[in-house]
Amino acid sequence: MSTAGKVIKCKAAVLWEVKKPFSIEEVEVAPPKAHEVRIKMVASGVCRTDDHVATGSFVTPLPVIVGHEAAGIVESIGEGVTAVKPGDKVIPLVNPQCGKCSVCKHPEGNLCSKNDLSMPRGTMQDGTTRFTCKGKAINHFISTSTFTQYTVVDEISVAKIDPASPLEKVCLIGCAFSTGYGSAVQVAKVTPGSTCVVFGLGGVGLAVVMGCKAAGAARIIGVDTNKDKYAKAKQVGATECINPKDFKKPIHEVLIEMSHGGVDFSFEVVGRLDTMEAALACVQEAYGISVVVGVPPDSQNVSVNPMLLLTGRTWKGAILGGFKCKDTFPRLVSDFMAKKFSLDPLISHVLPFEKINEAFDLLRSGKSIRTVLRF
Ligand code: PAD
Ligand code: ZN
Ligand code: ZN
Repeated sequence: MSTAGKVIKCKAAVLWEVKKPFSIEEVEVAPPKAHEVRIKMVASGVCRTDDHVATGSFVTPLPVIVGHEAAGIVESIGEGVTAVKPGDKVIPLVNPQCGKCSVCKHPEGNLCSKNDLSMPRGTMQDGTTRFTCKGKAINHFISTSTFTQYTVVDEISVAKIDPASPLEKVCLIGCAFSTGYGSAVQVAKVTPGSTCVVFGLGGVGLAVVMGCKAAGAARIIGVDTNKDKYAKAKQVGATECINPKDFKKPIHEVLIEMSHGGVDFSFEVVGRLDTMEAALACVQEAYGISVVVGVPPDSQNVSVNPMLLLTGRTWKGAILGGFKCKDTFPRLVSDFMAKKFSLDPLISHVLPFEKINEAFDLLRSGKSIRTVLRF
């Protein structure tokens, strides 16, 4: 029997309060309104950004259904939807692409003005939510909300992908892979023969390493306080890995010495202020480029001597690797299908969706790269 036009009752992981476990609840998912799409979830990765919400470090309205790195199948569409139809395989987009705002029209930017990221409202574009639990409205998360058997997204927040693609793998194109890879090739524009440093070798950091390698970097130095991350990093292209705890000197000084004057490109993929400062300081003073990828703790500022920039360094940052997601994700899925890159190194665990709290324990204890939850 078709579920189109009807409320769907299903399971979702609700975060009622910060610093509490996710609670698997029965939720009601309203049908999509005009220009909205309801998706049956198939797989969702667990990203540190979801954990930042759970710890209170990334502030978004609660209670909420988080999760944003996913792939699924369109269950039904609202009036006027033309981009997808029921049965299509799709990836929800953290960065919508309306195609009309100044950002969408600009050749470089990707944070569409319709985003729910820079000042999260926790709703659909019309300002309301499609989730209800125990009579309470539950908020959406960065235009996606994927820790649920069904979600509703705006048409501008979904990309149709190859019907043959394995959703339990390409879900990582929804965040970790695209963010890391794009930060190297699209944001930093890593050049052949260059020296790169990647702070943080989690799921996103490893994808940065993959991007640096694909761009032809000669030297890729991984920096992580957890030595267990080095083997994977070397497998995907890191030429050496170092632990800041092994040195008496500040890590940026170590890196300047190792590179005889500063590296060409650095990436902060941890989400800490001290590593952001170190990543900026370790690039070559006249032409080095440093990219902020990690999400900083809410309402905190770095203190930086402007001389670091006056000499010629460039400091940048981007969400989702600077990619215009609706245009780029289908192409990245095609590249994956054509075996231009592998997602297997990023997937360390696969668990049923109900074991979501176990997946977060694995992330917090540094034991996982990406856990993919299957629905
Ligand atoms: P992760 O927790 O899997 O990886 C972080 C890594 O950093 C781990 O391997 C840690 O051991 C390591 N680490 C911790 N402290 C230090 C330190 N002081 N020095 C060096 N290494 C350290 O997270 P992730 O890969 O899922 O995400 C990394 C960050 O990127 C995180 O802040 C997340 O919120 C952010 C992110 N940003 C975007 C974006 O669009 N910009 C997308 C996805 C994730
Ligand atoms: Zn993410
Ligand atoms: Zn736009």
